[in-house]
Amino acid sequence: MSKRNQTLGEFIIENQTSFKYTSGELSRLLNSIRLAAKVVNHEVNKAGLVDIIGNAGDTNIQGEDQQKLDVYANDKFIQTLTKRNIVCGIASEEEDDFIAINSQDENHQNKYVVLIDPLDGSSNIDVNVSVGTIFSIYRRVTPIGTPVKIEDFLQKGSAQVAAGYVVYGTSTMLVYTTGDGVNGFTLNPAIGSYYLSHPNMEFPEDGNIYSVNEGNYSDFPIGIKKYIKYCQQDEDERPYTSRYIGSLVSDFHRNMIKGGIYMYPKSTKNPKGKLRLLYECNPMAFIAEQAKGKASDGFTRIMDIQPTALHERVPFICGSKNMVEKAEEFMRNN
Ligand code: P6P
Repeated sequence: MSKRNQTLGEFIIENQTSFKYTSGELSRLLNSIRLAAKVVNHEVNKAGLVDIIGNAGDTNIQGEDQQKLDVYANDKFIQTLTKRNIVCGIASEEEDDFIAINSQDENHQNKYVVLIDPLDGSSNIDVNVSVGTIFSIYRRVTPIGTPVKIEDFLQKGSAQVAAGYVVYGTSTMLVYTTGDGVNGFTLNPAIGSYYLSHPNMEFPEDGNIYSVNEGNYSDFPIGIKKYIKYCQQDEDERPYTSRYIGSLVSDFHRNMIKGGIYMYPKSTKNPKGKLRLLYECNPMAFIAEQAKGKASDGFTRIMDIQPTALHERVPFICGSKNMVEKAEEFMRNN
């Protein structure tokens, strides 16, 4: 049973035994993410004060301008995970290919790989709107002690052993699951510790918030268009409220607390959707399902999709179970 105000470190240790792969390695991995998030949080919170916002003058494999904080966050997470010799491989939105972490000692027994979006919603950085980090953790599938291969990263979301996000908002929170529910920890910046502030987080089964970029409406599949019109209809408990921050982590986090649905459908501009399966949709889908919500591409459960490429994109519908199922009904019938 979780105790409010327990620190994240105490919580990880207390729940380590319930984790089926108890080796302490996952705890050390979660602790290293906790540390990196604190360092990134420090920079995010002072972004307006130093010359660290604005473009880093480079673009990532997605063809998106790399904001300096994107690069900083990417470097920090990779550095922390590598230095502590905890994982055998890392994939990042900001890296074209995966990074194989080779052993500092010959019997390199690390068995976890991490996939990460180091700073999601980065276009919001220089307008002072919340951004986030998303991470997904798997056990490798190739033999321990050998260099990781692409198949260690192209696993279905259902094989994740842990997933979480950090939201750098009015307060900084780390929310994660290891398959035994979802718990949220709030950072006390004064002492640099995270405290259990949101034990056993769950999506309300229903909600009245829908999050989608309606600027793309004319481009959406007909089923999505009809669902949006359904949300706007003056009937029953509708019209719903439209809330779209432009930061997946922030919209997801609000919807999980209040009830709601987030959608990033495909469109002519984004024929496969915009969000990346491996380090955005899968971790958020794991958290959503562990919080009694749902996540699909409109037809298929996100965590059942077999990945074929590191940076592949999928349409994404995620949130309160009954809302996602209603949207899927419109997609099925049109
Ligand atoms: P658009 C941020 O780039 C992101 O990946 C998500 O965090 C966010 O929900 C979405 O893209 C915003 O995209 O096209 O609506 O600006």
